[in-house]
Amino acid sequence: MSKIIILTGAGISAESGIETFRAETGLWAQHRVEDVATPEGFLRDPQLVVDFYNARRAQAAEAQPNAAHKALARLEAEHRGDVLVVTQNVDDLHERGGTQNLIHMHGALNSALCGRCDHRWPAPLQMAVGNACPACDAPAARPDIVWFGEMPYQMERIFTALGQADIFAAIGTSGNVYPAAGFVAEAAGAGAQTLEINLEPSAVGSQFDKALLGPATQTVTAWVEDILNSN
Ligand code: BV8
Repeated sequence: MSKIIILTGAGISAESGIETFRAETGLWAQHRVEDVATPEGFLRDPQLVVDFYNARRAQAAEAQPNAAHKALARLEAEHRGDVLVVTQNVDDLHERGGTQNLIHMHGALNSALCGRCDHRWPAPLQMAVGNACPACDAPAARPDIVWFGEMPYQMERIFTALGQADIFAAIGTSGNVYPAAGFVAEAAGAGAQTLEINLEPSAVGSQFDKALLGPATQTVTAWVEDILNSN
């Protein structure tokens, strides 16, 4: 029974109305990465960063999982082998679409983190600078997001899974950010078949065995159908 590892990026949530990072009108067109997605940016102007993630949390709360999220949940429920989704996304559309075996390697909008004691708790829809930590009471709450220069979450578990994967699929990610962009090389090195599902080849597209090009709601649904029919 094949073990399937799936890496997702902003492209899988695009058809739910959540903007991606690197599209012309994307998040990085509106904000400088250094200002809103680095620890230095948070130190320099915590209000700007808290406002940035409050806006994205509100947008994600309004969005609905799309057919691609639901297809991955169906794959997890019906595939006879293991299925693990590793997402770079911080929205909760995979959960709301039914995926359970899920790692948020870059954190989650719905989680808050204490900058002092590392306690985590469910984030309010709107966080404020200096919110107190419910565990240590320090006014050190921050979005539970992995910023540039910070270590992504659960890397041990991810690399173990990549070493055992029979199939590795990357969906809706531009392959610009590491270590996620290096996962295809890791999986291929361990003998997995690799597939990229995207609108266009990513920055690491040439490292994949196969590509499925087109909107995720169509391509992911078709791919899951194929996998389940060959079970
Ligand atoms: C770390 C926060 C080390 C959450 C994000 C060289 C080698 C290795 C590392 C580095 C290096 N140079 C610099 C680094 C470090 C850096 C990095 O990779 N920089 C890049 C810019 C070069 N990496 C880091 O800092 C990482 N940490 O390396 O730690 C370390 C070691 C020891 C101790 C401490 C630390 C941390 C990276 C995480 C940064 N956080 N975001 C948030 O705000 O959301 S990154 C951000 O961009 C997202 O989280 C996401 O992960 C990432 C990539 O975005 P994508 O998801 O790919 O989205 P994008 O818009 O780019 O692309 C969308 C794709 O979808 C496109 O391909 C498009 O075609 C497609 N698409 C669109 N619509 C559809 C579609 N596909 C299908 N259907 C559609 N409808």
